[in-house]
Amino acid sequence: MSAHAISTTHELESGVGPPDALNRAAMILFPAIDLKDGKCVRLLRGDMTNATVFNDSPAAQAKAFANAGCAWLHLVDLNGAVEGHPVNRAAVASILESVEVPAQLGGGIRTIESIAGWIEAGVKRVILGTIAVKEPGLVKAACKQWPGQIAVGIDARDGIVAVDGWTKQSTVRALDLALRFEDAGVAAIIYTDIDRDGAMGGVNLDATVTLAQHLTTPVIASGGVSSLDDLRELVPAEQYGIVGAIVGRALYDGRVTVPDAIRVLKGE
Ligand code: AMZ
Repeated sequence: MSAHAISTTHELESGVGPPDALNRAAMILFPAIDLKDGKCVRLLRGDMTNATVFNDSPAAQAKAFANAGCAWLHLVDLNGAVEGHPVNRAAVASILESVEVPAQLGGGIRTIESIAGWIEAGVKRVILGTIAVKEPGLVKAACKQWPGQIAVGIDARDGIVAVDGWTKQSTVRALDLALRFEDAGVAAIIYTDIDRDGAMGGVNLDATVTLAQHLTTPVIASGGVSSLDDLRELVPAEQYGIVGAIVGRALYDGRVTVPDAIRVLKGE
């Protein structure tokens, strides 16, 4: 039996879906709320100069996703990721005040103090990207301090991890980075294919499945979802430990609705 087939209370609480009555796990839909200059935007391939504003009110957007049935929110402080420290604090706080659904947050979180601050503020899961490359020990310490509440965000171009808001390439391969955290107690690896992100060309299924197959840590797929068919393609990969999908532009464009996405990710 693979590690992914085992359901625990911890998994339930951490948003890693338990098998349902048919012993089939529902993948979790994570609608993306990317914050730039206090607004809800989508970028194309992470380019900060190519932003489309989809909502001036992040709180209203969060409420809309929650009311539509989302069980989680995926929040990114884009300015924070580039600058290396949280920038869109007020926007994140307004979201946390407005909704009951749990939120995961990444972007510019690079210190234990910053992690502690967000968890105290009500963020259920903190996403660490750049610091996972530069200071893996910090991620491991955070996992010990906040079990089940730390995810590692691995954003890759051609399999190589990018850092600092995707403005720089590291020298580390995505899989090698993920393997460093196998025993750390990371809640999930969030894998983004940068070239797919916001590009509406479909998910990089091969790379995401390959990563998941080599890991016991659950994987969340991100970047490129453009249709319900893209989500449908992802569902069989649950067997390898892909536990959810982040969807951004397709939801804002209306190509995919929240109820349809949830239904498809349940395997219906
Ligand atoms: O779109 C971008 N340019 C971008 C983005 N979405 N840059 C970083 N991020 C996200 C990552 C991860 O969730 O996907 O920010 C987080 C990582 O931030 P940091 O500061 O820890 O590297």
